[in-house]
Amino acid sequence: MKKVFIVIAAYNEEKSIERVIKSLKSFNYKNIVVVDDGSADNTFSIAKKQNVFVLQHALNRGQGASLKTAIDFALLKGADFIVTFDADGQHNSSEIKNLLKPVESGICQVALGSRFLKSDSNTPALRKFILKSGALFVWFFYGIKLTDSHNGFRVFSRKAAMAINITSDRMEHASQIVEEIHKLGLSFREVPVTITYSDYSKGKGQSSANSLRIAFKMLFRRLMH
Ligand SMILES: Nc1nc2c(ncn2[C@@H]2O[C@H](COP(=O)(O)OP(=O)(O)O)[C@@H](O)[C@H]2O)c(=O)[nH]1
Ligand SMILES: [Mg+2]
Repeated sequence: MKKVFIVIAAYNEEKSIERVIKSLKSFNYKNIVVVDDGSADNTFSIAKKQNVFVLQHALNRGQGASLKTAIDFALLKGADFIVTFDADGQHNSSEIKNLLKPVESGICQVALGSRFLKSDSNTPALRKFILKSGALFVWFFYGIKLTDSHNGFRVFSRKAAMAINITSDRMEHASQIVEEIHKLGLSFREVPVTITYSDYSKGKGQSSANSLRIAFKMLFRRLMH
């Protein structure tokens, strides 16, 4: 039986983390790794009560650094497939199997969730504009055409997870993962997923200003190389 690990970066998610873990368990996912990234709230103790692997950063280091910690841990534990999943309830446990399928069957090494491959009424207009611009950016920089380049719902084969080196600590890691896929020549597929926008997730989510900052950072990095 192949080992599937679900890895979750969590920062101040005490309101949602229990529900997210319970939902994963209800779909029979048993290997769950939460990285509490120096949260100021009770994320750590709430996750711990759920009897899953909970790691902790003493200081807030960012989602990229947390995913790296969680992926390294899952690989040490012998993971064959690694699923990256959000802690704020925006991802849907029932869709994991759709992302796993092409990777498990060896069609590709990476599956990337896309909210724009199915009819999407959910994404707020400004968010959609920014995400679409992000996808254009990624196409321009890395020559990879994606419909949704900044979606945190992914599946990596063990080999892909070992090869991809995440060094961007914060939100730029999403662009970096695409860059690594390109550089390493990893095969990938986009798979339709539903991203849920609730008042909670919108209240906490990334600001448009931060997305712009990331775009400029990418541009800068590209010009320096
Ligand atoms: N570890 C860690 N996770 C974070 C941080 N900021 C956000 N996250 C997590 O990353 C996921 C996505 O973040 P979010 O802010 O919702 O981004 P958005 O959905 O793209 O707007 C959620 O599970 C958050 O808990 C952070 O500083 N550290
Ligand atoms: Mg979110």
